[in-house]
Formats: sequence, structure tokens, C-alpha cells
Amino acid sequence: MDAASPTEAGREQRFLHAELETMPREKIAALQLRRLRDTLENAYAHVPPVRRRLDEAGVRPSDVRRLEDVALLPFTKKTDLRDNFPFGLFARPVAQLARLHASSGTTGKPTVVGYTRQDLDQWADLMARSLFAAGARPGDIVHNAYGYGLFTGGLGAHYGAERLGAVVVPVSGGGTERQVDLLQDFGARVLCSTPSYALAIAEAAEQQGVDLRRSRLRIGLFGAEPWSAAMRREIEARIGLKAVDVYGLSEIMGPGVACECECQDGLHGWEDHFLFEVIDPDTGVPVPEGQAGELVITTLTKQALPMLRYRTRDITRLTTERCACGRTHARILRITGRNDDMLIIRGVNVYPSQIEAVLVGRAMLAPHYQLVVTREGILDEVAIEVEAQPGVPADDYAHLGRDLAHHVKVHVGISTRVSVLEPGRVARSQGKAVRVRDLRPKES
Ligand code: DLL
Repeated sequence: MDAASPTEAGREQRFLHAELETMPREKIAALQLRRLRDTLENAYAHVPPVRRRLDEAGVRPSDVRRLEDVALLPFTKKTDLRDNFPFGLFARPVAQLARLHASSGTTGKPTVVGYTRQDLDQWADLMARSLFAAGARPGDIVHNAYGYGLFTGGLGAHYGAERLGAVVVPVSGGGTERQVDLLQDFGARVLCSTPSYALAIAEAAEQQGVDLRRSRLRIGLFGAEPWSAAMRREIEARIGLKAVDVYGLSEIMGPGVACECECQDGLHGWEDHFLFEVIDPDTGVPVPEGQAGELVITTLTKQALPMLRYRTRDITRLTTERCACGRTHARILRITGRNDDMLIIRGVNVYPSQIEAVLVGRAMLAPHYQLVVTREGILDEVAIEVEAQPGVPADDYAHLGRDLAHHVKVHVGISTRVSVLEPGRVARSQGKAVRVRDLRPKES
């Protein structure tokens, strides 16, 4: 290829928008304050439930004079979206929107989110920035195995890749054997999927006798579900690519709210468009930088659905320490799990990803597992169902199970029952994996 072609030049370039991504932190803060005030004005003027809330709290948009004053604003919760179903929190008439997405809740109505043309444009920009940070470049073939539809993963990654100038293969989730064929035939350099689905693709390839490590794949943008460092190592080893973490949620935008760069050292939260806080989930009080808590996000540029202090329920830590890549935007460290997924086992708080971290990569065990939660009297118990690697004699299963239970006890601090199962017995995901089967009686 001609060295002067845009594609080759793109490979030298370090940032998609250098000025925005390396802005001094004081400048980021000034921009955030300006945009926060605009967002408040927009929400106060156009969203009656937000106006009511702010009036009740005795806060006027003009009261926000410094960035820290964001703490004066009431939180928004998922239930607020449900209570105002479907369009009650929109700041624009539905006819002025360009798209709707929705996420299916486990109970009741889905959460509906809306975008103006400008919101969609900004989303494409941020997802393009995320892809670039991860190492994707114009001209790359991007195999997009996030589900297309109401879920934001498929279309979010799709338009971001197009905006970057990449070549998108809009394959969506499912038909895993065919995904392996397409990856080989088209020679994709970038794979977008949930981490659990990447593993399902890796497994399907191995079963077809295909070594994806010899394919053109170099970069994976994996997100939409919690995954451990052990899972990253497993995927990287089996597919032969750099696995990068990407974060987002439909209430705020979709994928691309934050993304790791090639340093793989935490996800840059795009602070020119979002304000990130970490709070103590019990008290609602912001915690000092570096301490774990619930991530709270305020949108700074969204027109259709401005969100003030949205409680994500995701547990993480934030750092503003400068990343080796040179980007100045704060980093969200790996999301350990959702508040809702936290189990309390005999007084010990446990996230499924902590068990995953012990289990994945253990000799003779496959990285396919599910946790089964039951209640004995007043105490919750966890059983682990995990597959053996193909070829491991069934006689070894009991011993492998005892060994894993021991390591979980040592590293996580809880007692579990482990069942080692034959290969293929744990359901494979095509999108977000179901890691927990909750058999506890439902509270009424
Ligand atoms: O999952 C958006 C997305 C699509 C993100 C593709 C990344 C890639 P929702 O369906 O609304 O949106 O689910 C959002 O998924 O609150 C987290 O609990 C979880 N989640 C998303 N990304 C990550 C991640 C999309 N990288 C919810 N690590 C969020 C851990 C994640 N959890």
C-alpha cells in the first residue's frame, strides 16, 4: 500500500481527536461546567419530572457555579425511567427524535431511551474515538457480533466503526459457526462482541479445526458485561488478539461512554461528554478518588435524554492519574460487577467476577461456568457449575471440583459446592452471559 494513503497515515496517528483527548484537566473541568449548566437548563426547561425534582430539592440551574455543585442535584435511578415510561424523561418531542432503543428489564416494562440526530452523531463520534483508542484504524474490517436491534451494542459499534472509516461486517450475535467462516473469509482485524461471546466463537473455531490465532484478528472490543483479568488472558491466548474493555449503558448513550486504550490500563471515560462520580452506594456521598463505589454519570451534551447523576449500579474506581498513552481523560477501572449482582454469602460480599477470576485459566477446567444461588434457612449458598476441558477423564471431576472449592475459599473467602460438568453442558451466550441462576424464593 502507498505509504501516503490515509490508512497508513492513520496508523501513525495516536489520537482520533488529539485536542479533545489530551486537553489539560483544568480545561476539561471548565468545559464540563459550561456543559453541565447547559444540560441543567435543557432538562429544567423541557422535562417536567426533572423540574419538579429540582424544585423539591430547592436547586435552580444557576445554583451550579462550580463542578462540585453537581452534588446538589438529586440522583436519577432506573426506576425514574420506568415511572415515566415510555417518553416522560425526554427533553424533546418524540417526533423530533431520530431513534429509540430499549433494554429489557428482568421485570416489567423495558427502559426506553431516545436520541436526536445530533445525539446519534455524537455517539458515533465517541464510539469511533473508542475504537481508535483501542487500536482500530480507518480501512480496518470490523466484525461486529454485538446484537443488532433494541440493544445499543450492535448499532452503537456499527455507526462508530463507519464514522472511523472502517469497513463494518454487521453480523450480529448467533450463528457461531458462520461467524468463524466470515472472520476467516473477510479477514477482519477487529472483533466487537461480549467477552463471553468471543469465547464461544473461539470454541466454535477450535471445534472446526480453525486456529484463529493465525487469522488477521488483532483487536477485540469487548464489553456489555463484567469480565475478569483472567478472562482477558484466556481470550487473548485463544484468539491471538489484544482484548480491550469497552463500557457503556443505554440510559447514558450505549457503548463508547468509556474505553480502554492500547495500554489496557482502565477505561478512559470521555469527560468532554460525561461527568463521572463514584459514590458510596449506601450513603450517596462521593468517595475519594481511587476508592471503590457506585459509578454515577451525568450527561453533558445529550439533547433528547439528558441524565442528571444517573446511578449506574456498577461498582468501580476512578483515577485521574495520567495514562501512558497521553490521554488526559479520567479512567474507570474494571467494573467488578453490578450492585444487583452482589451476593452476600455468610456475611461476605461477593461478585460473580471474583469467582470467575479464580476459575478461568485453571488447568483442566474450561472457562464456561454458572453460579447457582439458593437459600438454606436464612443463609444464601452458592454452587459453581463449571465444565471440564475436553479430554479430561470423568474420574478426575470430583478432585477438580474439590480443588476449585479450596481456591475459591482461599481467594474469595466463601465456601461453595462445585460440580464439574462434561464439556458443552453450560449454556453458551450469544450476547450477555447469564452467570447466575438465582433459585432463592422471590421476595414479595
Ligand atoms: O451493554 C452497552 C454496551 C454495548 C456496552 C456493547 C459495551 C459494549 P446495557 O444493555 O444498557 O448497555 O447494559 C449496561 O452493562 O450498566 C454494566 O452493568 C454492564 N456493562 C457494560 N459494559 C461493561 C463492561 C450496554 N465493560 C450495563 N464491564 C452496565 C462490565 C459492563 N460491565
